[in-house]
Amino acid sequence: MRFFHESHGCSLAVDIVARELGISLEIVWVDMQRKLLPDGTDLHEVNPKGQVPSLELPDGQFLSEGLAIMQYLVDQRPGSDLAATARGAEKYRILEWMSFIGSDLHKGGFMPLFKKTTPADYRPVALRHIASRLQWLDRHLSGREYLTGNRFTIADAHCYAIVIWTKRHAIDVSPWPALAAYMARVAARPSVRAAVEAQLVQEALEMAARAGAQAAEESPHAEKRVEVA
Ligand SMILES: N[C@@H](CCC(=O)N[C@@H](CS)C(=O)NCC(=O)O)C(=O)O
Repeated sequence: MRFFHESHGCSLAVDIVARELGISLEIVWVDMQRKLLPDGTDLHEVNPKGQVPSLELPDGQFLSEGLAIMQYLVDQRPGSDLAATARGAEKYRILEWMSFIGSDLHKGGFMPLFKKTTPADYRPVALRHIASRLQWLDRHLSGREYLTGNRFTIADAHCYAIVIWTKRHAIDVSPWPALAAYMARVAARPSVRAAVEAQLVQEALEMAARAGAQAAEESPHAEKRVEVA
């Protein structure tokens, strides 16, 4: 199955879950600045929202939304304990976390920090919002290994993929020791190490390609581009 991924996107959670389950996905790295696939196809063709993650299902349909994709992957492995399959409190706790992480932490918290259009005076507001959520996570994680207890679930993959952005925005997590320990615990999982490594390799390739393109542009021998009105 083709999986549409970004070098530092929330789609990391899907890659972690696939690796946890031993499901091999064909990763297609998306150029998110231009919203293009490597073959030039518009991202909107595989996700009308123009976002990652997206997964091409065996019948040719495309499934978007991290939560839905992660649950789909778990359902391909009956008996897996990455998500609660039976009715019961844990299932709803996992959903409760996934909703909080996707809305409060991702969209309400980190997203404004990524947008070039966010006014400078909104950054401290977003940082305060993130800090209050991280503080809350820290309190919850105190005395727990994972979000819903002592078992790693799709909620932890999701949480890790978003909280890791603290590094990108130089947010120090040391004031929240239970959260810092949790992030280290999750980072040590082989699935997470492999998924993060794949992202770092891709990010390095993209940086090298951008540097190459810029050098070619600045070269005195570069052809002068004709401005088209
Ligand atoms: N609700 C979606 C959000 C996906 C999302 O926002 N993905 C980001 C990358 S982390 C994206 O594609 N952003 C580009 C955009 O929204 O234009 C989910 O949870 O999967």
